[in-house]
Order: sequence, then C-alpha cells, then structure tokens
Amino acid sequence: MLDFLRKLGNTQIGGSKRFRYTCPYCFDGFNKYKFQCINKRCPGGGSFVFDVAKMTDGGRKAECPKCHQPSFKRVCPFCENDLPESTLDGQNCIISIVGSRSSGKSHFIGVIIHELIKRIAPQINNGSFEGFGDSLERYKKVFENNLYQACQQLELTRSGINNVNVSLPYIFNYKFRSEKDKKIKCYTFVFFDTAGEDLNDIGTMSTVNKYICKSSGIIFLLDPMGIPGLVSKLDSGWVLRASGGGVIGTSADDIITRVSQLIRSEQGLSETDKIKIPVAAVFSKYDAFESIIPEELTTIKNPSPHCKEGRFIDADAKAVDSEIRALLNEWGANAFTSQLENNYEKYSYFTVSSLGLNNNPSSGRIKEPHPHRIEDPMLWLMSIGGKLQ
Ligand SMILES: Nc1nc2c(ncn2[C@@H]2O[C@H](COP(=O)(O)OP(=O)(O)OP(=O)(O)O)[C@@H](O)[C@H]2O)c(=O)[nH]1
Ligand SMILES: [Mg+2]
Ligand SMILES: [Zn+2]
Ligand SMILES: [Zn+2]
Repeated sequence: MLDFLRKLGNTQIGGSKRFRYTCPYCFDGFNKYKFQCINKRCPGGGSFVFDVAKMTDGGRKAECPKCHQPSFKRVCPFCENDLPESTLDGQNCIISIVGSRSSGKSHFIGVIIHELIKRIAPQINNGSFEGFGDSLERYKKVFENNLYQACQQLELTRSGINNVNVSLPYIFNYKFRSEKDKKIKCYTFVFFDTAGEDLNDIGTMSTVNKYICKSSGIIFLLDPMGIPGLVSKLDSGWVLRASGGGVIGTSADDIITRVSQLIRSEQGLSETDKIKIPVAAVFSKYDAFESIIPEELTTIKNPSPHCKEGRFIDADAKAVDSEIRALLNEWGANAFTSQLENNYEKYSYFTVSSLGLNNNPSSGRIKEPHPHRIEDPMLWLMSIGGKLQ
C-alpha cells in the first residue's frame, strides 16, 4: 500500500535519486524547493525567498545570498508556503472530503480534527496530532470557536473560486512511535474544506480541486437526506433540520461521477481502469435516521470500538459496511454501490454523526458535539495506507 501511495506522486522514491513531492498548499508536484531567509534585518526584505545551488546538512540548510545568515526554512517554489518536513520525506497524506452541498463536510472536518487531537491519536498509538504553520489557529477560528465555544452550527462554505482565503488547507503533523521498529513516525495530514457548490461542474472542479487527484484517500460524504426511500420514513421536521433548512444540492451520484471523471483525466486512466485511491463512502447525519434502523443492525448503533481497543478493528469495519449495504437495499438506493464498484478498486461504507444524538436543534444553537463513529473512515484510510504501524 505504501508503494501505491508513492506512485500517486507524493513521494521521494525510497533510496533512488528521484525526488518529488506534492506541496500541501497548492497541490502541485515539484522536484525541488527554495529557502526563505528568517533574518528580520535581511537586506533582501523580511521574508526573502532564494534558490540555492549548494545546500548543506543533507539539503536542510542554506545560506541567504543577501545577508549570509543560515536558514532551515524550506518553501514551495511556486506558492512559497512553508513545507513540512514529512512532506519532503514523502509522507504526505492528503484526505479529500467531498460531497454535495449541505452533506455535512464542514461539520465533519470541524469535529474530526478536534477528536484527532484530543482523543483519537492519543488513544490509538499514543500519537499526537499537531497543527503545522497557522493551521491550528485557522482551524480554531473557523471551526472550533463556533462548534465548541459559541455552540453554533457552521455556515455553508463559500465558493473557493474568488476567495483565496477560504481555500487554504488545514495541515497537521501526526506523530507516534512505531510498534514495529520503535522509531518516531511523522505523517503530514492535509484537509481541505471544499464548498459543495464548487463540485457542481467539472470546469470549476479542475481548478479549485486539483487536490482530489493527489489525495491518498477520499471521504465521500453522502447525505442521507438525499435518499427519497429514507426521507419518506422520517418526520418532516427532522428532514428540514438535518438538511440545512432545505438547501437542495447536487445529488451524490452526480458528484461521484464527476470526481471519477476528474481523476481519470488527471491520471490518464481509461474508462475501464479502476481508480486506485481508496474511497470511504460515508453516510453523514447518522443521528437523523437512527430511529428507523431495523433492530437487527446492531454494529452501526454501537459506539466505535477502535479507540477503546487502541487499534483498528477490521472486522468491525466489515460489519458496518455490510449493514449499510442492507440499509441501501431497503431504501432502494443501490446506485451508489454500482458507481463505486465500477470505478474504484477499494471502497467501504461507513456512517457518522458529527454532532451526535439529539443535537440538531432548529435554532442553530447546539450542544458541544459528541460524535458517533466519526473516527471510522479516517482510521480505515490510515490503516489500509499503512499509516498506523
Ligand atoms: N443532524 C445532523 N445534522 C448535521 C450533521 N452534520 C451536519 N449537519 C447539518 O447539515 C447541514 C449542512 O452541514 P455542513 O457541514 O455545513 O455541510 P457542507 O457539506 O459543508 O455544505 P457546503 O459547505 O455548502 O458544501 C447543517 O444544517 C448542519 O447542521 C450531523 O452530524 N447531524
Ligand atoms: Mg461546508
Ligand atoms: Zn505550493
Ligand atoms: Zn537574508
């Protein structure tokens, strides 16, 4: 699996001289980097960026040509953003979170990052999830302050086309000591909150969402409120609340089709080649349909076992997958399955609630999120990508 991730272009090919990485800010691939001078009195200006012919300390250090001070700060040659060390070591893990308008992407990102920092990383392998650059500050401002301090639902995400600031990714370093070789591992996780609006046509997608094609895993959020066979069983107040006050977006089928098209053209795949990026197909807003789940489907109702056990439990993920398939069958919504089956080599179904049970009041004010099974899709992607050992 690690080999496969390398082929996706994120990595310096182990041992060989070929060096290539994907910038986690602009998502372009490069085979070199630049340095930025950190000397405030540098005659080149406060943040002078320079190219170097000769680097020292294995390429970690260079001397500023203007002030002759050493610098360790490596930056992208195109967007000039600071590069995390594990990006350059080929340990990027770009997770694309895609789904139609109002499918719950922003709430998912807002809650999963909080949980990764506070609970998931520490419990799984004594790991830590640490913000890189200003990511943690930006995360707090956009997500945590609203969800956890002000106890407010998030607003729908603005389009990234004319708005550079909203399209900055959130970058985190995930560190832990490997059980296998007892060495500290560090992976760079990159989350990007797309506006569902920007997934509506392929022209917009190819400019705003280059990152999808470079990702190590895709989380497709599927809005249960978009399945007529399910919605007809719920009381209408619920449906309205859980669908962002009735915003009707593009259907999940259409988005899967466009995402697949985009990846195929970017990676030069034919219609019959299956896409190798693993897909977690995730029904969001589990709390909204829990009441109509048949009694015999017990796994999805139980809390997620992975963190408690301190490792990823594959058998649980398989049971969740088969219970969701049974539900899709019951609701007459098998179209997702055939699309995924015909286009992706590896996928699995999940369901999450970001807000938790009884936590979606119509007023917009919520209790602190207490999510259900939110870690499952992330841990599955990490586990099949070899990122947990
Ligand atoms: N019941 C329930 N509602 C949720 C949950 N997560 C999100 N919602 C509701 O779904 C609506 C849309 O959520 P967002 O996270 O903003 O959706 P989005 O996918 O980011 O939408 P865009 O930014 O427009 O693409 C909001 O009204 C949320 O309150 C959840 O776990 N449970
Ligand atoms: Mg959003
Ligand atoms: Zn860049
Ligand atoms: Zn300088």
